Amino acid sequence: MFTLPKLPYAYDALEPYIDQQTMMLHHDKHHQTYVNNLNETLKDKPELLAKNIEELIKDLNQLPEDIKTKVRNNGGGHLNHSLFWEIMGSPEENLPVTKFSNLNSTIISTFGSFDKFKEEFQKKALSRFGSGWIWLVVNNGKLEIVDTANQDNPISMVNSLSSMVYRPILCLDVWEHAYYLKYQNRRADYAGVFWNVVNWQKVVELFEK
Ligand code: MN3
Repeated sequence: MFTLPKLPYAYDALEPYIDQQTMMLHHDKHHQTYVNNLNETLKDKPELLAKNIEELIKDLNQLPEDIKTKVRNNGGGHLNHSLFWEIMGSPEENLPVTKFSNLNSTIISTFGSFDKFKEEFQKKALSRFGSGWIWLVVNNGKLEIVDTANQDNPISMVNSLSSMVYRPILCLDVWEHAYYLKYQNRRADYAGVFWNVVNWQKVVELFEK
């Protein structure tokens, strides 16, 4: 059975950028629902319940047709939110990316500067139509910004013609439930303050894996 991971900080830890009520609903209700629906979908498939969530989502195309969409949406929801909680942290405790020279210099050499990286990420957040996610991924040692619809995760985006393998190290949920209580329709404001709550220490751990 899949289980809801505990939030690695208090519900109000991301204030004032992401409010306590949003975090409670987002983690305890939305994420829990993805977990419940995933377990329900796989209840007669112990061999799939025994997999870890990355394996399950990576091998989405090998799943039986009758459960594929449900696993894609709910398993994706579980995997995406599990990473999202991890890569955020209290703004008072987060260290700036410049403390991590390896990732910092890779961001600068890839995007030109940290500001240009944020600009490109922000642009993706605003151009994503409807619900979805924005990601910083490692692809064969290189950094890329990609976006996905709904609860799709970049690890499922494997191109059989290339050796492309996307490994997400940072993500932003741009579903309205992630920001509507505090920011209403102002997705740009939410995407702009996101940088205050990024736990670069965690992002670096994933980058260097
Ligand atoms: Mn969400």
